[in-house]
Amino acid sequence: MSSYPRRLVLNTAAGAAVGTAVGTAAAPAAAAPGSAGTGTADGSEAAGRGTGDSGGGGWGTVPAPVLVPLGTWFDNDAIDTAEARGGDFDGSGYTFPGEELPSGKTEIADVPFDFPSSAAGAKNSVVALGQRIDLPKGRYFSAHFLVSCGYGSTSGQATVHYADGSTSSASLGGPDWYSGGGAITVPYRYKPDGSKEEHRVSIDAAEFPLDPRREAVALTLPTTNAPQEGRSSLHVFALTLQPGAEGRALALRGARSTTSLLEDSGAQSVEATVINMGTVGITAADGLVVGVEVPGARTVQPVPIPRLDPGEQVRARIGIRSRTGVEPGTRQGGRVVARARGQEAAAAERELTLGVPDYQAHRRLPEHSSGALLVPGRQVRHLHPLGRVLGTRVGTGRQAVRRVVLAAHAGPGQPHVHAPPRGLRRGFRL
Ligand SMILES: [Ca+2]
Repeated sequence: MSSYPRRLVLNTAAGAAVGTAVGTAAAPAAAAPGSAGTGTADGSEAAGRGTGDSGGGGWGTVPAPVLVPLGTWFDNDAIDTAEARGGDFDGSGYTFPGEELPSGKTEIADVPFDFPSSAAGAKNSVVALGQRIDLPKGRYFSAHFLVSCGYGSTSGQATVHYADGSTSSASLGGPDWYSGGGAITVPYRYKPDGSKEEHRVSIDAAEFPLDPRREAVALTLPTTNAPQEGRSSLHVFALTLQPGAEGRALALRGARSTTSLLEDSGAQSVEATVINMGTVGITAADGLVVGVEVPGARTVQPVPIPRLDPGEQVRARIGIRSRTGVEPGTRQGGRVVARARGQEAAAAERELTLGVPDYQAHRRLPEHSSGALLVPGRQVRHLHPLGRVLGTRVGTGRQAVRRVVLAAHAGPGQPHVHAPPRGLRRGFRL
């Protein structure tokens, strides 16, 4: 075994000071108050050099993912259809419904996969029992899997084999299919008699890192159990390899608009994961800033990322604010863009939902009316005495301040504190 520098998830970087323009800036990350940065910045002198400096090498492209055929290793029929029965995912005769699943090449969580067949008699999953799977020889950044488990979530160590005889290892696991949580969730499963059981089942995406400095040739799956009642088994449905890139190369994954608001400004949060897939580290001198370009809204809190070493990634929360007249809930095509060294380094095109609905209960609350003052675009949170957020309410009216009715408390005899953000004239206690 050998190790290599790689931290899969660093942290979340939130938007910087309101008003910083995307792309203009130097946004020396060092100076970003409130930014949960990824490391210490390199100082003002270095940061200054970043602005508009397009010399010294541009941004490389990230190679296309490699879809690995698993047909040779499929040893289990996990998927049936109403017409094609006889499968057995979990050892008890239950199966995924092929009618509800993707077919062939499909994109899950921004990664392309070759989804297996549900044709009669087809084997379509590999039960992880320590098989050694040959890989197309290459230098890979990460391995991506579609996985699911029968009779409980399970995981184990997978081993990557390199051409020089060395190895690396990583954990590979998946959720229990019956838990209904995963990147692909379907509304029912087939019983052994071919009838439907109306209960959600799911397949999830999993990922682990490879060492892109070495040529990988194979990987060994964890050893779990053959499908049988009461024993957890890990199934692999698809495998895709992401090759590493040379030089400076960034990728954006998982870009999406959210209905959450950034703490300090109340700006709507758009999230994306920025990944350094290259061989050159990002420093403050590169002036890396992530923002959103979308008609109907403007970026008010771009995210500066002062440091991102090769193999590292960070989840960025960018603050946007809808333009006047844009109704909350408006769907609009846009782009999340990472700029650095005066250039566009990476971009992800997405349909975004602009604005945040007026009220979102994090869970159902008993009604109890109270008065509060809300500022348009500002967020008011209902906090449980222990600090748990029970619900949020956002001012969306036209007036600068208006009176609204808030929902309520956690239950009889369980008062909670109403904690308004800065800018509200007063808070109150229920
Ligand atoms: Ca089948």
